[in-house]
Amino acid sequence: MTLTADVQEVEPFHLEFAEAVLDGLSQRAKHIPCRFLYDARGSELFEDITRLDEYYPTRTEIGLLRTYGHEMAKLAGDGCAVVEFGSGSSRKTHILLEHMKTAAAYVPIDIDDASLKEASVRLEQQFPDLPIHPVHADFSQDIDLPEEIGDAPRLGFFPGSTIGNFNLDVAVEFLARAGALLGEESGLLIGTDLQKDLDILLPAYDDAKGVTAQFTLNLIHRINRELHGNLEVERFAHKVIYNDEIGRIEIYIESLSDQNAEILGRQFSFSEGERVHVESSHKYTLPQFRDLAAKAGWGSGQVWTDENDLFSLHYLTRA
Ligand code: AVJ
Repeated sequence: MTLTADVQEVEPFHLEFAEAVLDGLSQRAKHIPCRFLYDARGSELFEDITRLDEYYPTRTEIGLLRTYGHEMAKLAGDGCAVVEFGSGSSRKTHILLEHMKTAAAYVPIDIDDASLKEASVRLEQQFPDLPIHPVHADFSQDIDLPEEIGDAPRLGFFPGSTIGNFNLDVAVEFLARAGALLGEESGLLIGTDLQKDLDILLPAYDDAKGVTAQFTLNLIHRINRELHGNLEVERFAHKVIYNDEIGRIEIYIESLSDQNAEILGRQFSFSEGERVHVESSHKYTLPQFRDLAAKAGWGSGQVWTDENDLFSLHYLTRA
């Protein structure tokens, strides 16, 4: 959309957010892209989520990396360059690297320069002999790998079920792009959340302490702070549903009454019960994810799951 005079008072740093919010709240089905949930406060709240009893993905995936990391390392082979997509704080990387004694290099890719630097320093201390080449970039765009890694075989690493955020077409597009970047002879180790009973699934996104609700509603505070909004946070609620047809969790901000609000000088109205979509989290069965990967030119090497079938780590190869 084009920005009109009222947006000019926004700091340049907030422009992309401004455009997304004004555009997304003008649609019939209101929505705001999920990446805007992860500002500094949002990322902090997400860290808190990963430590909740109800939120099984993080600890389950860490368990899989600890238990089967040696098998993953063996499949990847000696002398690999490990390329991590959206490395963030790289909190899981060291578990994998501990099993990959012969890794040739580590290449974290992230859009946030601060966490990239911090993680690089920490891993340099932990693995003094491992060359680290951070890439400051948005991995959903075209990027180049650092020349220093030469023609070492590549192991892509994309943990955390972050791919679950993407709609199917975007997920295929991401996987195809990753394949082109990593090249022939490469592998990709990717975490995906599994379909399961709603008694386990729903509380993971709607915890008793209300941390996930705070995470969702932080978006309202962000709109008020960065976009001169006057939304009353008490008049909105965190709402989670499982979309059975698509097989995904959907997270919304729900309006608790008919109300109007102003954002950047524009009026928006919300009716009682109206929802703003803010995040999706796709859950895949093993065959569903293999099919998705195949569409992007990846063959399925091996998969590891925990004993309760909560979470999966797939090792894919260029087919
Ligand atoms: C960061 C996308 C993996 O889908 O489980 C968790 C996001 N949002 N609780 C997920 C999330 C609210 C999370 N991912």
